Amino acid sequence: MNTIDAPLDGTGLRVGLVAGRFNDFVSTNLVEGARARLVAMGVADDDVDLAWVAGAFEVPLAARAMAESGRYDAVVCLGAVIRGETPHFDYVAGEAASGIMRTGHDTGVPVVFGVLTTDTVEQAMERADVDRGDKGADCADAAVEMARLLAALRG
Ligand code: INI
Repeated sequence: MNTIDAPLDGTGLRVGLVAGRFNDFVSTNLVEGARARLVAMGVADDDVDLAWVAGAFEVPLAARAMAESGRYDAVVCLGAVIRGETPHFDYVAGEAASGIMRTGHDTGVPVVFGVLTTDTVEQAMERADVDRGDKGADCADAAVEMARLLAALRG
């Protein structure tokens, strides 16, 4: 068996972050965790671009623009949709998730899903906190791994 190597080495990679301003007390932690992990993996801080959008619903369109620009090896989508705060939770969360997945499939650029969907603010804070769940860092790992894996698979 041959295992295809996808090292968590971010050297030379360019990564776009898209973050929803809605629940920004959560999103800023996600951004901080993602940026710190990217830099720890060797991505130059100058090669990380961050675009803020109004909320999770807008995230896929900005992610698509980044992916289609050809300037990024991966795009990381960040935000928080909290059930207790919105009667249209399912629409916002569902459209964000499917739009993010579709963007990756349509463009061929890895697009990572870091939009938290939780029942409570506390759950969102715990998952985003860089000292606890650090979901932003997990998304950075997924972005670098997918960028390396796709490069290897595409030869
Ligand atoms: N956007 C979020 O990112 N999280 C939410 O919890 C949320 N709530 O609660 O409604 C939310 N709504 C805004 C939405 O993403 C759009 O920005 C808005 O509908 C304008 O298109």
